Amino acid sequence: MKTETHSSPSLRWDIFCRVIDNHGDLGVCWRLCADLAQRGHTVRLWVDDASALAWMAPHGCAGVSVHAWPSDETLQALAHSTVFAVGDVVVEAFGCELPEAFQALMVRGTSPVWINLEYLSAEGYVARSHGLASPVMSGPARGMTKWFFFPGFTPNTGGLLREPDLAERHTAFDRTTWLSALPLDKPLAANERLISLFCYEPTALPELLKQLSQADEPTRVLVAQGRPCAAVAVATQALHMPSSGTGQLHISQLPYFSQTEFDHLLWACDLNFVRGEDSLVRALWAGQPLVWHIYPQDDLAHHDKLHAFEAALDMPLTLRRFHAAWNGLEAAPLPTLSRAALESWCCWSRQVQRGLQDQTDLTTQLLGFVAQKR
Ligand code: TRH
Repeated sequence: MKTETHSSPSLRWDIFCRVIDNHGDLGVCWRLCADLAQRGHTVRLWVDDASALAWMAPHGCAGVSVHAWPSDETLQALAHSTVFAVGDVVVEAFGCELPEAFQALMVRGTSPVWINLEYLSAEGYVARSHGLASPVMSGPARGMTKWFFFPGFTPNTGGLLREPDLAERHTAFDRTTWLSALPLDKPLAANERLISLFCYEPTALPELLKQLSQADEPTRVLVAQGRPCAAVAVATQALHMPSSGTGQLHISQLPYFSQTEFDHLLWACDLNFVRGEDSLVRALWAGQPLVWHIYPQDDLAHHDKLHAFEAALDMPLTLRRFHAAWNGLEAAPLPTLSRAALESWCCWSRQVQRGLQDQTDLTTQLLGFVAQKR
């Protein structure tokens, strides 16, 4: 398993993030900041809405300082400061566009390496575009170069975020103890199948809940805070089902977890429904069966993105069918979550986990890339 840390010197990083919606932009940026800090780097995270960090990272992280997106006044003050220096590396996450006055500061000092960190996809353009230069043609940073850095699932991309100690922590994880400390409305029974639910508003959600309530074995659905809880409330109402479930199904709401505890949830469950970007990656590292609710786009570009992911990781047909129904790509009924299906999905996820662990993680690759460009 490749878990090497890059033996690069300690660098100073400025990472910029704008929260568009949901939690993925900040979630990915925070994981990157914490991973860099854990490897000895110093990070300033500039973010326009840091509120979710209160639950995502309640204890912060040594080596990472969080700053409001710089206003014009702040930038003016920085320009006149005798102590402020732009970092060795500036990361513009997800095309968030650096303020022009900050670009001017970048030109003034020893030019930093400027990285444009992109969204994760398994589509072909990722390997083609990863590492390409984007010359800056206008504005105060005219003449500088931005570098495209694309996360991905294959060795010819920027890889996936994976902290050097992740596998070790996972191995040491005590599932029984962790589950017994969960603040649930009803204690878990030993024979309950555990499903975590982190999604948007899938049209197949009522079908899933109905199916689970009529299944042969008891299931506990652990519902993540926010949109998933709201979606489950709407679905149970539509089904005239009590909000805590019925029959073989019991529904429990979860509190907002820190990212570390969210990982534990994924390690503890028999099946994880995840969404967006960061939770998908964390579910892959969990090595448990997963179902991905992909971030829906108006132009339906997410259909190709989902199919590329399925193909890149050679997803079994039964799981592809489930994804098609869960993501509303097909009107077909939601396939049954049988024991046999879950077992075969489990074999697949373990295999995928091992294969991805053999690739170099994103932060190690980014450090290597930055070392080449400095
Ligand atoms: O919140 P998301 O749907 O984010 C999405 C995607 O990133 C999408 O690509 C992007 O375009 C859109 O945002 C703007 O799903 P994601 O990416 O899984 O991010 C959720 C984050 O929240 C992840 O870092 C895990 C974290 N989390 C916790 O830390 N604790 C929790 O209790 C929960 C539910 C989530």
